[in-house]
Amino acid sequence: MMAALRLAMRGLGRCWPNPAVGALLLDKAGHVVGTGTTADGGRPHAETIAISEAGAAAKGGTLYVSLEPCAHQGQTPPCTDAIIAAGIRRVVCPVSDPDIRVAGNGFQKLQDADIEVTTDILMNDATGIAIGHISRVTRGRPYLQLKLAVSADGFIGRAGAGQVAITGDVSLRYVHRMRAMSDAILVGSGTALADDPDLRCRLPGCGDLSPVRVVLDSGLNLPQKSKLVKTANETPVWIFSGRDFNENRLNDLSNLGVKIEPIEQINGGKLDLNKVMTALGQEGVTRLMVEGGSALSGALLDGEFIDELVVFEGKMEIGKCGILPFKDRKIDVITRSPLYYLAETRVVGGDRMRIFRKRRL
Ligand code: AOF
Ligand code: ZN
Repeated sequence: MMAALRLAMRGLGRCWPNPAVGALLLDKAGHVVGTGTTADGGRPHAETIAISEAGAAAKGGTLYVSLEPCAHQGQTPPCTDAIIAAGIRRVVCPVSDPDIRVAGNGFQKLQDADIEVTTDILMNDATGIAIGHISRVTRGRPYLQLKLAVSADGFIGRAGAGQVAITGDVSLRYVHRMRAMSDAILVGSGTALADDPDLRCRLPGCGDLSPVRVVLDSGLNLPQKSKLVKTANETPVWIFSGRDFNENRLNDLSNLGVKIEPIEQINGGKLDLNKVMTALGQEGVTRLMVEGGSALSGALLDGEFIDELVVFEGKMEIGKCGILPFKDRKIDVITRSPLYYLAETRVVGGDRMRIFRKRRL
């Protein structure tokens, strides 16, 4: 099952709006005869890839799959039909697909065909891999992962100093891997203007795995010369704007390949984050990574949008003029909150990484 989950992980960030699913097929004797990961863009599905690799060897075999096989005629025929037709005897799968067209029907169809279905194995791990899809289907918005780098004294930067290197290059590579596994990445216009970030995945050979880059920019102030706009034709850039802006800016940015979507404003001009999240869900985004800054993180915290915090803790100190992670609040609003639990701790080069997850979606 763990091997099937690993196969699923390969698809994270590449299959949306569909979930990344992994499938491992064993023959009667217990030998691996087929593997599958949902293909880029979401089709074909993982099960059919594994089954066609196995051919006749699938007969009497066992399929380990990370998400309930689909039972519906979508853009591809139902995976349950392929499983039954292949003569597979047993399916092991810990997570039901909340998509209303599937939701238990997949397991039911298999059982009706006398296939043994086992579900109680590695449920937490499998849910974690399907969480973006589960979030989008059940809440209409992506699973939100906030990434922060904090200094030993708890700051994410120094006022007026631009980008400060708080963590080392191993952490940086880890962050780029996180980008590759996300469907979209979000920043506020403050960060976009101050840092001129690129936000693509710059691991060697992995440029194509870059997420869609999303900027919250109510006034449409992102400069035409910014890295984001200049590369919009290679890797998509979406701006969520207000409704009040200079039409020329809209035309200029659209002509350069930027997609602009106006969003309702509340509280004196702030974009309604609820509407932003819903719009992202409608676009098919299942896993959203957020990379700053402090104002956006604070607003996301207030709106209870943060599903997961990934914090890289460096050894350097910022000292005077430090910027706090959540506007005027320290990291402990999450690390000590009863709403979150510490899910993982890891040494990453000279830094420490910790993941805090919300107990409930
Ligand atoms: C599977 N295996 O690998 C994936 C599944 O439009 P379609 O036909 O591609 O169906 C999309 C739905 O199929 C999607 O909403 C989700 O419920 C499921 N995804 N199912 O059996 C897979 N990616
Ligand atoms: Zn399917």
